[in-house]
Amino acid sequence: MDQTAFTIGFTIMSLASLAIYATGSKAPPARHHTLLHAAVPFIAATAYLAMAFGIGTLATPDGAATYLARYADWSVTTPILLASLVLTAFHERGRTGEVGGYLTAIIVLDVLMIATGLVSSLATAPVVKWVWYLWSCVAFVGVLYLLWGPLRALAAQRGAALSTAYRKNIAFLTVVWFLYPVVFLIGPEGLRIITDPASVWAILVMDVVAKVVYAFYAARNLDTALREHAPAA
Ligand code: RET
Repeated sequence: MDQTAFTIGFTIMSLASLAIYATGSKAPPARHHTLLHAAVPFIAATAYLAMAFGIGTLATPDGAATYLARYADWSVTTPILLASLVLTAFHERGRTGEVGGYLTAIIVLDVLMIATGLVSSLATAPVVKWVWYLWSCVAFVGVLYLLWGPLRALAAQRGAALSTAYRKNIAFLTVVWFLYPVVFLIGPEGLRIITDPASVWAILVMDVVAKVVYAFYAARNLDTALREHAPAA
């Protein structure tokens, strides 16, 4: 695999982490979101660095490649992105038991989605591969259900401004996250409609949108909501 995409990924992600940190809110209600969103591309930069060196890149017997660093990255960064949304839905209100319950449930489903996706990527027998792929999709549906069902209802109780910010953020996230199983499906791990370099470049673009563009978009929505939320503060 040509290393250019990985080197570009490392460069964009490390600069983006600094930019998100430097331009993010320093004020308490949104501060923890800044820190969460700055950590995400830092982790991704680390994964791209490993991939640029070929560390953790496995060639499967059917001629495809599995990038272990990618799955390690996703298993940490996607829970962080979801944690930020759970905190938005509960904004400063939830009881610890309730917040902890939703956080645990959504993170468990999400990590299962990534782990079973990795198993699907490593599996070579078609039936086994598709069973794990579908199981991963089931976990993904569980994540989306929590975001669009109970957590959206909780966000609605936090007032119109916060509820709008929450809905905009999950809408953006849902569209981008949907592309991942699609690229997996058509890529070398799946139906082999696109080549390995094409899939690496596609995932690079998606990673930048899901982590960096999303961080700025989500922060802007949250800032707007918090300004309306606490006019006297
Ligand atoms: C896999 C393959 C199996 C089926 C499904 C998948 C979903 C992956 C997703 C990844 C999201 C990654 C993000 C990374 C950047 O921060 C594992 C590709 C459902 C949704 C957002």
